[in-house]
Amino acid sequence: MQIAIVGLAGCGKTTVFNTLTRGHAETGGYGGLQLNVGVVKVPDERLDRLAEVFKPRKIVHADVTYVDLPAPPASSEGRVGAEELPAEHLARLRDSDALIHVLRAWDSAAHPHPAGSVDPARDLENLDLEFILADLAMIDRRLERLRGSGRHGTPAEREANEREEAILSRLKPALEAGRPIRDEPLDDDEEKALRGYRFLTQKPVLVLLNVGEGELAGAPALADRIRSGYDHRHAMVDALSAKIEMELGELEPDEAAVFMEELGLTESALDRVIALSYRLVGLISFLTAGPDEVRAWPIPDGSNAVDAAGAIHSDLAKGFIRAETIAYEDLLSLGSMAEAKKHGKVRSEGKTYRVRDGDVVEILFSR
Ligand SMILES: Nc1nc2c(ncn2[C@@H]2O[C@H](COP(=O)(O)OP(=O)(O)O)[C@@H](O)[C@H]2O)c(=O)[nH]1
Ligand SMILES: [Mg+2]
Repeated sequence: MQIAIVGLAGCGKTTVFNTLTRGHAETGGYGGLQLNVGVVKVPDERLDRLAEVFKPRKIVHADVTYVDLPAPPASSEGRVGAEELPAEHLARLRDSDALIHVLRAWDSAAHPHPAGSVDPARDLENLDLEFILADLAMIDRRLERLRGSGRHGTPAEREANEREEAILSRLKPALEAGRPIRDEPLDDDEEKALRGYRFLTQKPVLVLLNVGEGELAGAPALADRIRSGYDHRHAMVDALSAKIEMELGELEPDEAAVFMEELGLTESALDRVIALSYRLVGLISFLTAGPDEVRAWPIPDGSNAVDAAGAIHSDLAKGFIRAETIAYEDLLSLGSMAEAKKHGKVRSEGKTYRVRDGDVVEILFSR
């Protein structure tokens, strides 16, 4: 899973990236075109508890790749143009499963906001508009082609083209009215027909307010205000101080604990944001546990037992017999797989079983 960090120049994207990845990418490079990529383990306390029971040789977390995309250069009309990103950056953006949209909510006389004032709601609208325009440009180009050469081909090809034209023609006015594609209800066929476009406004988004280090107390109220004006599907709003989180990440754990107490922070925003981004793309984790490894496997929510088997290895899906399954809490409270079996807590599930977050699963299969 890959998540792109986007936002206007100087809003704190690279600071957020460093926070999430505990990285040391250079910040403050206004207009710099450096692309940063980092892989992060999704924190999951269940793995640590299971490891105490199974004493495995290794623990494997689910991971998320974060890409820190520099803001596109301002175009001639003074706009930032998503279309004007270097090709490699645009491809990274389109390939991402979700976006973290960083908004500048911190003020500083030393670093004035390029637009003259700090106004996260305005910046949110501006970048959203940029992404809407990028999707519209893509739809216009495709519609033009479909209405030309799309009229040719076999009857089946023509029919597919007509269907595609119908969906795109429906999305176009929605975008023109300022609505992102993620707000449009799509059935499975429509979803499939659109997948290849990788539309920017179709991606789930986490709007992340970057508040000043002195403004943390007001962060929840600010997040509420932005959230109430941002009523979209597949969108979440959260707030943090990226600068403080980055500094926390550089401290030893006991020093960090003291610093957090001084600031009145009860949890690390880092873990919260990583967990949120995992949920944002609709993933759940099923778990496997044994003497070799204790591991979290990401699968889309709604996956069945065969999908889960296939996530481990295609052979397991092909030769699937059944899934021995137990909820993580049950396994932990009974202390071992043998004990759980004795109490009848291990269920035998078939192909169509809908796997739940935290299921500990063993796949039985034939070769
Ligand atoms: N005072 C203050 N400065 C910040 C904060 N967040 C980021 N900055 C500074 O703003 C500048 C731009 O940050 P950076 O993460 O490079 O922004 P990017 O262009 O979006 O990647 C850097 O000098 C950061 O140290 C903040 O919360 N408070
Ligand atoms: Mg940057």
